[in-house]
This record gives sequence, C-alpha cells and structure tokens, in this order.
Amino acid sequence: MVRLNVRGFEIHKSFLDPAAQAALIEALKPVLKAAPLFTPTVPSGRKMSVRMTSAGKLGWVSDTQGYRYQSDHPLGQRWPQIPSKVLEVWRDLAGGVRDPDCCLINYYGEEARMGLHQDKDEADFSFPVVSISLGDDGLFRIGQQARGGKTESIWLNSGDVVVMGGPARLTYHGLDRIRFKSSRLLPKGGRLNLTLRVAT
Ligand SMILES: O=C(O)CCC(=O)C(=O)O
Repeated sequence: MVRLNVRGFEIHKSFLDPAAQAALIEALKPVLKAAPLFTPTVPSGRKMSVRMTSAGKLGWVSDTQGYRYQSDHPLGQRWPQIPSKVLEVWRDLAGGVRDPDCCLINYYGEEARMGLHQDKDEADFSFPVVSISLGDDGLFRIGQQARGGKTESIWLNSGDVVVMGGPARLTYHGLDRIRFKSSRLLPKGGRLNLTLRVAT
C-alpha cells in the first residue's frame, strides 16, 4: 500500500484489496435497493451527470431549492444505515472520535463528471471527509482553497481511499472523467464513490 500526499489530501492507494472491494459492493446492494440512485438537479435547474443516493442518519440532496442534508430520500423513505464494512474504513483512517452521519454514494456512468467544488454543507470542518473509490478509474482534480489557480490531477483506482482533512478540508476538488470499463468490479461498468461525512 502506498500513501501519497497531494496538497494535503492523503491518498491511500490500494487501501482495499479486491476481496474487500467486492465485500463493499455486496454490502451496498441492499442500500441501493432501499434508497435508489437518483439524478439531482442543481439550484440553477441543470441536472447533474452523477447519480446519487446516501446512507446514514442524513443524506445529501440538491434541487432547485439548494444543497442540503436531510433525513429522507427524495422518494420519502429514511436513508438506510451505513454498512459496517464502510464504517470500518472511516474508523481506520479518520482518527475516530465519532462516526459519520452520512455516506454519500455517487455513481459515475460513462459520461459523468463532477466539477470543482468544496464540501462545505457540513457544520464542523474539523472532521475529515473520507472518500472511497470503487470500480472504474477516475481522474480526480485537486485545486486550491479558493476558486481558481493551478490544479493537480491524479487517477484514483478501485480500492483507493482519500482523506480530505485538516487544512485541506475545504480544498476544491472534482472528478473530470472516468475510464469506462477499466475495472470489472461493477458488471455494467462505471464508478462508485462513497464519501463519509460528519454533517451535523
Ligand atoms: O468522486 C469522487 O472521487 C469525488 C466525489 C466528491 O467530490 C464529492 O462527493 O463531493
């Protein structure tokens, strides 16, 4: 396992071996059944290319009213619990005072991407965001703590885990593109990204 530090983001390459990745996918299947992926709309009315859902006490949603955490899926049901195998990754890497209350699940199909943004809808930035990559390779871009300026990119592969904390907690980041079908973890291809967050 190799650990890199890019602008304060700790990148744990191959943190999860193939068996652990497959176990996470199994654990996520009932979550995705109970809380199906949906296509969020951003406040301007444009649809995001990434499909999303959440697990935990709170889930992150976006619609024409804005970005927020809420206790229900847009279809009305409570979010399912965060699987224990996912929590284990957080407990191993996040410095462990408390568990996250949200696991945002992003699914990137062939054309999906996520623009540069800060994760700033949470109440307390002293907790890190822990991000788990599963499936196809994704080109992750890291910017600065304010909009603009030079960026640096790194390919994230299945099993990599990124910890965004400390002074880098509010650093801009995004995902430019995936290498569709570069992994066989998800039978139909694509990339799942889980971000564990303390929202409240
Ligand atoms: O997909 C990724 O690796 C990044 C996801 C992300 O930036 C987010 O959910 O805020």
